Amino acid sequence: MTATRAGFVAIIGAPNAGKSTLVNRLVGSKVSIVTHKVQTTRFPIRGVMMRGQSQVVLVDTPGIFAPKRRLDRAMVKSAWEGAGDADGIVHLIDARHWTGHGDKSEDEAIIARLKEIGAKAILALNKIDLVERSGLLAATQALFDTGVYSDVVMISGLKGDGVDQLADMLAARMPEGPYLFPEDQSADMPVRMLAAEVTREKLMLRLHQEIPYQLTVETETWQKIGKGGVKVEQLIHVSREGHRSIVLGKGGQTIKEVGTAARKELSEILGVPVHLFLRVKVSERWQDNRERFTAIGLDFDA
Ligand SMILES: Nc1nc2c(ncn2[C@@H]2O[C@H](COP(=O)(O)OP(=O)(O)OP(=O)(O)O)[C@@H](O)[C@H]2O)c(=O)[nH]1
Ligand SMILES: [Mg+2]
Repeated sequence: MTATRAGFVAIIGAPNAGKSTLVNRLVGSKVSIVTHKVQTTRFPIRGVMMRGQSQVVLVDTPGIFAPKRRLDRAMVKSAWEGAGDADGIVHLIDARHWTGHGDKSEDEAIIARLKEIGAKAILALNKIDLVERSGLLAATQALFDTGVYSDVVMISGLKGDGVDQLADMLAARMPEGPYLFPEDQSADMPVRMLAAEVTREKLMLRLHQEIPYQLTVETETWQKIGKGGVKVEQLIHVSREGHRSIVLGKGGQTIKEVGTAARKELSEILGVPVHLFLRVKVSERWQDNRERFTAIGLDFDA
C-alpha cells in the first residue's frame, strides 16, 4: 500500500482573481461564496480535495489589496496567515491583468511580499478563457522572471481548463502523513456560518455600491423542526438607517428576494427543508465591535 499524503495549500491573490471559484472546483462542491464583486471572501475558508492517496486542504483566502478599514486590514492579514502555515502556496492571477487589460499593481504587491518572505509559489494564471492565447506566453515569462514561482499553470477555474493538472501538482507535493480530515468531508465551516455566508452572497449579488461592504450577517438561532427541516433566524447588521431601508426594499421586496434565494440554496446544500427568517438591524459600529470579528475568526487588532 502506498503511503497517504496530506497537507495545506493556500490560494492567494488579488480580489476577484477567482480564488473561491477555483477552490469550489477543486473540492467539487461549493464551500466558498462567489460573486462578480471584489472582496467577497472575508475570512480563510478550508475545502478538502481528495486526489488519489493525497488529501489537499485548500485554504481559500480573502483577496489581498492595500487595506484601509479595520475589516480590510483583518481580511488581508488573515490571507497572509493562511499562506504562512501552508505546505504550498498558489498565487492566482487574473491573466487579463498581464495581457494589457486591467491593473496589475495588486499582483505586483503580492509578488514583492512573496519575495520578502522567501516563499516559492505556484503561479496559476487564471481566466485564460478570456484572453488571447498569444498574449499568455509573454505574460508567463514576465511573471516567472520575478523568481518567486516554482511552477506555472494556465487555468480557467470557471471552465475547468488546466485544473486537473494543478490538482495533480498539488497532490504530489503534499508531505507523507495521515489524512487530516475524514475522506468524505469537504469543508469544516460550522453550518451556522455557512448559512450566514450564503445569505451574504445573495445580499452582495443584489445590492450595489458600498452597501454590501458595510454589512455582516449573523445566524442567531438554528432549530430542528419536523421532517428533518431546520428553522434558521439570521440578523443582518447594517451600518446606517439608510442602508436598512435599501436592504429591505420597497414593501420588503429586496429582503424577500434575498431570503428566497438564500433559503433555496441552503436547502440544496443541506438536503433538508429550510425555513429562513431574516431581520435587519442598524448596528452603526459593528465594524468597531470585537465580537463581530472574532465570530468569523478575524483579528480585530490587525
Ligand atoms: N471567465 C472567467 N471568470 C472567472 C474565472 N474564475 C472566476 N471567474 C469569475 O470571477 C469573479 C470572481 O470570482 P471569485 O471566485 O469570487 O473571486 P475571488 O478571488 O474569490 O474574489 P474575492 O473573494 O473577492 O477576493 C466571478 O464572477 C467568477 O465567476 C475564470 O476562469 N474565467
Ligand atoms: Mg473569494
